[in-house]
Amino acid sequence: MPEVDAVVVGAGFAGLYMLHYLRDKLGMRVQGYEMGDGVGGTWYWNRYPGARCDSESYYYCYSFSSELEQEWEWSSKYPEQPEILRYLEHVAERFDLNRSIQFQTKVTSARFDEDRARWEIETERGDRVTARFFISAVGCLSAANLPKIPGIDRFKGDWYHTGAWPHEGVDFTGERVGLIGTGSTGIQATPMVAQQAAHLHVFQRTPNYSIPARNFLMSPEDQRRIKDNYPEIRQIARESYGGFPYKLTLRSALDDTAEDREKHFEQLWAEEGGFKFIYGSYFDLLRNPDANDTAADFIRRKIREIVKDPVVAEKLCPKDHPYGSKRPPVDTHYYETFNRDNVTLVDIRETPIEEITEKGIRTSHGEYELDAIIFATGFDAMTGSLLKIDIQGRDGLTLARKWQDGPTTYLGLQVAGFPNMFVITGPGSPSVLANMPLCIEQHVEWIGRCISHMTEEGLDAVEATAEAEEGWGEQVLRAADATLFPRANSWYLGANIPGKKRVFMPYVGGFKPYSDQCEEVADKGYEGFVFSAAGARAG
Ligand code: N01
Repeated sequence: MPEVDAVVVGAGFAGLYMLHYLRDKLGMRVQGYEMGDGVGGTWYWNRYPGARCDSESYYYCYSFSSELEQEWEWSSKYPEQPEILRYLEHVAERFDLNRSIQFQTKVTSARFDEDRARWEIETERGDRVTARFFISAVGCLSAANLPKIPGIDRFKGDWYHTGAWPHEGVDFTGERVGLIGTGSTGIQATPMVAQQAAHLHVFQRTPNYSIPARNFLMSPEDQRRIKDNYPEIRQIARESYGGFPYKLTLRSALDDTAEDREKHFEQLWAEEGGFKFIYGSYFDLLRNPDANDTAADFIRRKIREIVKDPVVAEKLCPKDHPYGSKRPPVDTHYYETFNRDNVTLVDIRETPIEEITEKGIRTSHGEYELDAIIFATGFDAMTGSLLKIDIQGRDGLTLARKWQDGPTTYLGLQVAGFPNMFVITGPGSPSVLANMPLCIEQHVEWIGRCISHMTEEGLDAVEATAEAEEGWGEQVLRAADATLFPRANSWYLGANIPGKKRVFMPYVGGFKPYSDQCEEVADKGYEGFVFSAAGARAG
């Protein structure tokens, strides 16, 4: 069986940097596997109309290479999916990564051989390889959630999931389209599909609080200013709660008078747009229900101002969860789209979907005839893709069994019982609530440092202890309980997948406290991990 030092699964932001780090910085023999026929991960699969980044381009990118930072030109504040994909393809070419990746290859199993302290990895195509390290870069929002609505097989039209969009695109001109789901994806797709379709029905279960993007093209001056200030921009991001380069505000929403607060929200809504509304306004929007109400009320007033039909406006107003407790979407003319004659909102809380028929979707109110259905219904988040691989650690323990009551990790990076397996952006990591590329870089560099330490010390295997894992699980829950996040039925909790154990999965204590803790653990000789020397069993 061929032997390598590390297998990395996935070739998105995480997989590309991990391969580069291990191969080019540490001189290891690496093998990457990727299901798609190209790099890109999320940005390879999510090609739906309107797909673009919700984070600003100048920080939603790698910082590890200042040459890369200086040479790449982002066209706009929020680049569209094809541009981000081109960026990742450029990175793969620039660092010569494609030669280390086998594309169109699904990893099906990974088993830890305790005697040799090596992982045996198999793919659907029949490849078998052994590796000292098994590293998951499969992504936390990559296993599509297709709801089990009866009748999907009967539908005579076409249907699509936004997370597996046809590469050649879809032309909805003249078609009657139904779109299910009003998360970040549905909110991005709705205005674009409405421009093409003869009629668009948006099937909404939970209304969302969306903030306008206020996108703009970057001028040469914008580019220059950013490139000249990259070290400072990155520094601010690294010191921040969310990994965003927004100056930390220590002001409570309740410190301002109603008039000042309104002015502040209005400026963020009308001029800045995007995540600054939540991460650059007041520190306590996600901590104090009264503070949160001020923002939620402001957004509801905006919806009522924008949407002309008061009944539709009211249906679009979220009332059952605090602002930001579900991942806050960012839009371009989402609410305005409901003023179009060819767009109808269907409130499926009021009139639930009963079945998909040959002709369309039937709710308790009646049948909607459709030519196409778009499922913008999200993902089996954080655990879905990893659990599709049959992963077996020490003593025959499978990851599926280990995680049957919810995922457990130490620092989001390792799982007790699974030596030499690392997870990038897994459960227990702050990544889904923070600037994703920055979190990925932090994870990759921490893993790289740990592996270097093992090489220097002649150690063969590293494994998180059960106690450290339990302690981290408690910290993750404590951090969540100090916020309003648990008050929503979100994918953070697994609430979007029927039957999935409800456990709050991401670490919401902040990027900076998290990365400090990771450093401290390493500085203290990898506290909470046990190492074993060649051939010996960890634990
Ligand atoms: O998925 P979601 P998404 N019947 O799970 C509804 C990232 N992202 O693809 O809220 C009817 O948020 C569901 O309803 P409810 C970002 O992190 C990033 O939109 O569960 N409806 C909801 O409205 C984001 O958070 C970018 O009641 C059903 C929707 O489908 C994450 O991806 C861009 C249903 C799913 O919303 C996921 O976003 C886009 C059913 N059976 C996304 N099941 C960037 O810019 C689900 N729904 C980086």
